[in-house]
Amino acid sequence: MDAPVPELEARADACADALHDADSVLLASHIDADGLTSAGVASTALERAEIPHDVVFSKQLDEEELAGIAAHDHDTVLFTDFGSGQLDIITEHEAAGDFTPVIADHHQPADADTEYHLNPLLEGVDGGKELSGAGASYVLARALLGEDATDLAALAVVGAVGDMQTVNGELVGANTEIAAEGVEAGVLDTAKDLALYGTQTRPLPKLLEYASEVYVPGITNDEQGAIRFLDGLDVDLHDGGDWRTWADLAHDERQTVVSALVKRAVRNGVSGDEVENLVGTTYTLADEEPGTELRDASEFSTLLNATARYERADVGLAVCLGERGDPLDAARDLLSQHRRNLSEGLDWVKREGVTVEDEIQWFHAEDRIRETIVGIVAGMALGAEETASDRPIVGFGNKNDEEVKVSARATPALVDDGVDLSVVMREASQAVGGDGGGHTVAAGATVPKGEERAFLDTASDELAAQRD
Ligand SMILES: [Mn+2]
Repeated sequence: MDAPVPELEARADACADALHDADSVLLASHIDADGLTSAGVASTALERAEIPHDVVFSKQLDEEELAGIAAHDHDTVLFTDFGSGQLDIITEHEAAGDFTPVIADHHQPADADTEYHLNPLLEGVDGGKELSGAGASYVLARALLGEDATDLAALAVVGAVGDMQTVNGELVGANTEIAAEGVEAGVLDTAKDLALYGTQTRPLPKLLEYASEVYVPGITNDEQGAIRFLDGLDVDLHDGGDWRTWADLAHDERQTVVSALVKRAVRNGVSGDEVENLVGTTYTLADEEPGTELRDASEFSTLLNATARYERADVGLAVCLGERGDPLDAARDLLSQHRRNLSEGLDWVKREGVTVEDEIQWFHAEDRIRETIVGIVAGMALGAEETASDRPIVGFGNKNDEEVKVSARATPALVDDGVDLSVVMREASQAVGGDGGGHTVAAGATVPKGEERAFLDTASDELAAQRD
């Protein structure tokens, strides 16, 4: 069997040899859906290769975290989904004889390098869209185990989907090679299907009502509208008194719903591009029970993100390692608590309102919304009727006694108009002694408490310039 990503074969083999030579390995991984699946893939591979190891997680691999890692009693440290960007510090530990680093990452490398370094960017493979941390870990697992690792492709796909690597609704490049190995191994099914979130777990009206991917007037955000639409179709969508889920529907029933939905969207003025987004490639984990979050790559990654967001990487990893029962229940509880927190946060913003200025609208949640979810709440608020959508929204939340977390969200239309929030957040935060960055539509920063007004003034100037 050929290597899944031939460009990376030599690097993967070298990393695998280093791991085989280790007495024991400390596996250190990032805390998010991609980092958790990376650890799931790598830990399973080490286990099967009979290489003793422990697992630790970190949100941010800084000097302090690395000093803690170096203090462990392992001769080799395997970094997954981070490590490349911290090679300047990691190589200092290596030079000091603290440990031998092995890295499986897909982020931009720092200005230093090491012998066992597996990263798609070093071989001209796009680390943003073609290979995730979990994908790099999978490439390593295949080098360690050969064909005995192909069942791990399903988890690698969950990581890629969780890292938002899909392009126009499907995985591309090296990711498709990994998905193909999963299909071959019988652990993954791919299909062209409805691309809305919640096909496994949401009753049909909720699936349509809550769909944020495409806005269909009269259905999206409209409970009664969604029910009327479904009731008007020539398909029985009930199971006794309950609504069925998308996963319950037969192929021809799905066809009926999709074509009616497309027709309705077109009739209600949804653009052709957006209508196309209703259908995409879905990735189904064939060994997982139908109707559970774990069955669908997108729902699986959302579940993992919930564990990561509340710093329960132990729960997320257990689920990735195949444990069910308690860890799965705990993960589900975290996800429902997360959803409650979001809806309470959104209610608070709607109740209190936002301050609307010329270029920007903003709210300050102080301690009422966790700083880790202020950005999501800001994004939800931007789509709500209570706020304008013609200017970006900024949400502040207290990080600690000295610092405030700032999250900004824009709409695709604003980005088309020239808005780049990554630049706005970086410039405005640095102007007041903080730092920030991110993406054009979504970015964040941390600023000293008390500098909010000055931050908003600089951000407004920058936005005015961008839209000029
Ligand atoms: Mn990642």
